[in-house]
Amino acid sequence: MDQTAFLIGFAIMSLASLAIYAKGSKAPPARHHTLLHAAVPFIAATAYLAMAFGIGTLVKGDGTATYLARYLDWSVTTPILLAGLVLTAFHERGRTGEVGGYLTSIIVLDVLMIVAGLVSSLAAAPVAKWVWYLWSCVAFVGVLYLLWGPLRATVAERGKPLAIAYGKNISFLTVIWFLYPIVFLVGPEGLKMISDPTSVWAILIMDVVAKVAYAFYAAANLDKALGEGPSRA
Ligand code: RET
Repeated sequence: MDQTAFLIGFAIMSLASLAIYAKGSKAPPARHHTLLHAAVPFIAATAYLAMAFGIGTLVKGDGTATYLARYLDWSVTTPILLAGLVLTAFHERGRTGEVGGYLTSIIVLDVLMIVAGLVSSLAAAPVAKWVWYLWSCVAFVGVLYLLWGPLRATVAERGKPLAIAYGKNISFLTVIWFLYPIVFLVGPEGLKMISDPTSVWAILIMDVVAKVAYAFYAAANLDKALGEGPSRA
């Protein structure tokens, strides 16, 4: 893979981090969401820079590459994105204990999903590859269950506007997150139906949607639910 995609990824993510911060609410109660969402592309920019320099790129026996920086990016940024949703579900409820419980469960499942995916990418034996892929999918289903089950039930008690914002945000997230295991499955780490550059470009586009477009979409829905204007300085 040449450096171009990674350098484009780096440029988009750094600028997006600044844009999300510049446009986001700086005052409570939504300030922490701005910070969380600006942190995500900032971390991604770091990972793309590492990949552009080949840092953490493992070329395996069969010539396919595993980009370790990508998995490290995901293992940090996906918990941050999920934390934003958990905090939305419990917005100003004073139920800190429950928040901690859900946050821990969802983060543990999420990190497990990414790490199992990394092991699957690195595994040489087909059986190990598929076992770890499926294990990662199980954790992914666990994450989706928490978002669509107990957390959605919790936000429903909180009134319609917030429940609508939460529903829109998890719908967007579910659709875009589903593409990751599919690209992995058909890509060089799985069935090898698409080439390495194709999969790098696909994941670059998905990352921009899951991190940057999602930041603006989630903020707009939340601002609407909280009865704020679209941008507050
Ligand atoms: C892997 C492969 C194994 C099976 C599954 C996966 C799921 C990955 C996901 C990644 C999401 C990343 C995001 C990054 C943006 O910030 C590890 C590809 C289930 C869901 C949203």
